[in-house]
Amino acid sequence: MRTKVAIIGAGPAGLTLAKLLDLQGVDCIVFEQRSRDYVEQRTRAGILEQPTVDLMAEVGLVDRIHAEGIKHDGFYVTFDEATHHLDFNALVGGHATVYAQQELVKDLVSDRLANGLPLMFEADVTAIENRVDGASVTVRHEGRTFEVEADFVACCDGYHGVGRAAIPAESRTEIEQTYPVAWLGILARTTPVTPEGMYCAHENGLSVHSMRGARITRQYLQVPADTDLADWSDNRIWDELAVRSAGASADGLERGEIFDRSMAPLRSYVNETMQHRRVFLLGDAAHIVPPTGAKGLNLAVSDATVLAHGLAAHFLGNDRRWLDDYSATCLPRIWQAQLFSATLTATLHRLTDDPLQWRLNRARLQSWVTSEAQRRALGEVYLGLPFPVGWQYAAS
Ligand code: RFL
Ligand code: PHB
Repeated sequence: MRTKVAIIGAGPAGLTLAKLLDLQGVDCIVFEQRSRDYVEQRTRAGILEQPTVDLMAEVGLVDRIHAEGIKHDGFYVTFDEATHHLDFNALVGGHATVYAQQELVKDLVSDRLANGLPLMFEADVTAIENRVDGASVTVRHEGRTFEVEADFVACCDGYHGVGRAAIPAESRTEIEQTYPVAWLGILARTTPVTPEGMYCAHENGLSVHSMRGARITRQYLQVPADTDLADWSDNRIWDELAVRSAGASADGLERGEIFDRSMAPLRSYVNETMQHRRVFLLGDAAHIVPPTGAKGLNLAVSDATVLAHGLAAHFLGNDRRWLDDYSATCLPRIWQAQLFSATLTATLHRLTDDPLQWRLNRARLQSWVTSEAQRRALGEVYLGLPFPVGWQYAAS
């Protein structure tokens, strides 16, 4: 088997890249380790930036986002038992759209399969050969192992994937910090406490009150990193969410059936060496942001536009410049998202018992409420900085 671009992983990065290559006539094959059902059910992110929605509109995949997504102007913050709305739309334009990651994945998968394009599920890439003049991947599928030759390999295989190892450790520049806390996340059949998402910076730690629809909420609690989910009964979760969001609703927080629960660690990570020879890293394979601020999925999509443009320039225009500059083109936007996520994480969580830090965090929260300049700066990143380049290659 041979293809121009072997794509490892059918998450937002891999599927978006495949779509953008397909539209430019560059053939690729997507290999996904898990089943279709698994990737279409996996509960993860939920907030799309405006540039992500705009991209989906450009490629003809926005109908369900418009029909089922919920447009938000900004978010609420609660601290010292008072709730404030930060309206970013009024200052910078655009929206944050609530649309579950697995719904975006479903849209991209069904589009690719409907167009008869190659996407193999339960196809595990076990090895990558990264040569100067080409590449190959070894795939295990239904008990068989085979090699696929490719001009390039796009590793969209997440933080735990095999892609990063195809770049020699001695040439990688990696920056990483783990936080002493995790997010305990639930999905519940309740009505959202506020019309848009809310972050509550409480002395017990952060709570996040988001949603997936009029009667489905997605809520998170900051917990110690070594927390055992089994120690958190439904009642304990509801009690703690209620304590942390006190003041946000006169009636208190509605309780209901919890039908999904999970733990997510908090980590800031960037591998600045996003390319080596024929291998490129995209999305979580190259960088992780803590979930505060909801940037991860959007960064994955942004990387895909840069690589799609570079690959199209190479194959259609015989121009290697954009591929050579892939990391350098992606990194400034990645670092802006890292800064934003780290700032929100430090401000909204309780990470230390240091009274100075606590008061500095209150001061920063106050400035978000009182200063239009602060809100504008926050809003520009929350609603989405422009992607570094357009996905379409136009010969100049
Ligand atoms: P993914 O989605 O992890 O997809 C990688 C895919 O690669 C497959 N794979 C392989 N396939 C073949 N062979 C192999 N050897 C393979 N190894 C792995 C995997 O099965 C998988 O299908 O990475 P991608 O595409 O880079 O997308 C990144 C996003 O998933 C991630 O950044 C977000 O979910 C982060 N995130 C959020 N991002 C947002 O933009 N907005 C949010 O609201 C938001 N909330 C969140 C989040 C992540 C969270 N958790 C669970 C960490 C909330 C949480 C709680
Ligand atoms: C979500 O709705 O899943 C969500 C909301 C806000 C975040 C992260 C995730 O900061």
